[in-house]
Amino acid sequence: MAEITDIENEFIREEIEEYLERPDEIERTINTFAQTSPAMQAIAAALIDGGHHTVDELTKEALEAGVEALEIMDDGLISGMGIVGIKFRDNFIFVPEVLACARAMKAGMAYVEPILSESGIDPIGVVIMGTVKGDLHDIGKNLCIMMLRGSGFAVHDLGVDTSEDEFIEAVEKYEARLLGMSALLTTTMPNMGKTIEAFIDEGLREDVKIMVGGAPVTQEFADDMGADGYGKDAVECVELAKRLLTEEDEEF
Ligand code: B12
Repeated sequence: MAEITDIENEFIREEIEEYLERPDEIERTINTFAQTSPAMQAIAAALIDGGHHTVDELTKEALEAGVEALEIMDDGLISGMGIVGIKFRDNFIFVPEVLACARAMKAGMAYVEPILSESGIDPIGVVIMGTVKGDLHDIGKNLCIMMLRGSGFAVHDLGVDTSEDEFIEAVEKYEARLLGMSALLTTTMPNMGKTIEAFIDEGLREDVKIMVGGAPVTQEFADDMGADGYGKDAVECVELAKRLLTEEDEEF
């Protein structure tokens, strides 16, 4: 097992010491960063700090120096976002800070994404994401999308106020095996259940795994409406998407 002193970047070391509380997460994060180069640690640190100009510059420099796009995405951007996700979940940072980090991630992904799609690295799965009908909240959904994309999923974003028909059309059009719905209002939460019923009516329910989330949604609510999974944050959304995809593979 790696030690925290194996991480060269002082900012990252301080972040781990100050904000990470769960032993398993501390161990995992130290192991991750101990294996990354100082240049990747600097990108992660800039991202955690919400510095989109710095991430932009450092990503460009790293690519020019010959670092692989995949290494930048995994070791720089995603590993940084991992710490952001934990800090957000544990209420050390809030929406404005997360949006700044999201902007910084986007600045790096702007260089990395085209290279990765060019090099033909296949996405690990296709996900349709949208906020349900009547609901205009999209900050949480967008964070989930960013984390999903950062983890190798191809995501089609249907935006907000998405009708049952729009979800169905998109799943068919993109042959997606995963659908994610977001709702932030107690009045729009039932539209998740209605969408699931619409998939049943169309005879398409078996073709797609459905995950749900959003502040008022609970595991119990997800079970009641017949969803395949519930995730409470963007980190769980990615874990859930990976798990559902594995379950799908096993069913086939
Ligand atoms: C920002 C905000 C707005 C913004 C939305 C801007 C935008 N572009 O999204 C604006 C100002 C537009 C807005 C409008 C309204 N809002 Co508002 N809004 C909020 C607020 C303050 C924050 C929501 C947010 O972004 N949270 C941060 C994100 C990161 O968290 P999140 O969305 O929960 O997402 C995380 C998880 O839930 C999960 N997740 C989310 N989606 C998914 C999907 C999947 C598949 C998975 C696995 C996980 C997952 O991962 C995310 C990342 O960690 C909340 C208060 C709150 N505490 O939630 C009220 C709140 C949701 N709003 C509320 C209300 C009442 C309204 C309005 C009706 C107000 C009005 N009278 O007009 C309107 C409704 C508009 C509409 N039709 O949708 C109420 C809802 C009450 C209720 N019980 O239903 C809340 C709770 C405020 C309150 N306490 O009264 N709102």
